[in-house]
Amino acid sequence: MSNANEKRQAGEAAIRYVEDGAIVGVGTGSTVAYFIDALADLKDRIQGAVSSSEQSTAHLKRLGIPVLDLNATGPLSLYVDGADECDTHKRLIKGGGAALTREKIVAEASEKFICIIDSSKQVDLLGKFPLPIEVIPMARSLIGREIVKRGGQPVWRDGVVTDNGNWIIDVHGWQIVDPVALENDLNQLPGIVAVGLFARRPADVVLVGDRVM
Ligand code: ABF
Repeated sequence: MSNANEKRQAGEAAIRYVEDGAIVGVGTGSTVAYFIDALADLKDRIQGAVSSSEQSTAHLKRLGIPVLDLNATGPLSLYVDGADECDTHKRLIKGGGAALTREKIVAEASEKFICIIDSSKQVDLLGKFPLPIEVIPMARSLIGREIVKRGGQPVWRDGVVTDNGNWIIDVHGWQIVDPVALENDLNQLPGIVAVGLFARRPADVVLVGDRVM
């Protein structure tokens, strides 16, 4: 089965976790786009969505799904999002779409995180996909040097500005044996806004196509 078919299956399968009256956290990307399309069929049964990106906000609004402010909603019961890599412990690399900071905020605010992927995203060891890190622009070189000290090869995603006005560094060459330790370590560096490792707060359920991992 093609990746696109598996993405569609995963997006549609996640609908079964949406309860009546819910406010749904919505991620970003091509797999989530299938979820948003399916969510539109339920729009009269939910209160609305909290969006993780301008891209998803536009898609939700186009389909008539109310987009709500996380500061007004309080905790969410459900967050649905894709990933760039997923290991056997449901720990993820995210941020290929540059929306990692808002994704991390919505994931943290949500009781249950359903990750929707196609089988090409499954890995034994995280790190083949370059790890995205959102940085404050003035800290780009500083953070680049810190990454080199830790054995990584930082590459500035030139020309990309995040929804928060920041820049992205993609780190190549890391085989991430202890994702929680790396996430905690990087989180200490001033200038890093968010690290695209979702290991401290992994997914709760991973759907690979329509199959629960
Ligand atoms: C976002 O979209 C990510 O954090 C990840 O970068 C990406 C997955 O993209 P796709 O579903 O298009 O493969 O959720």
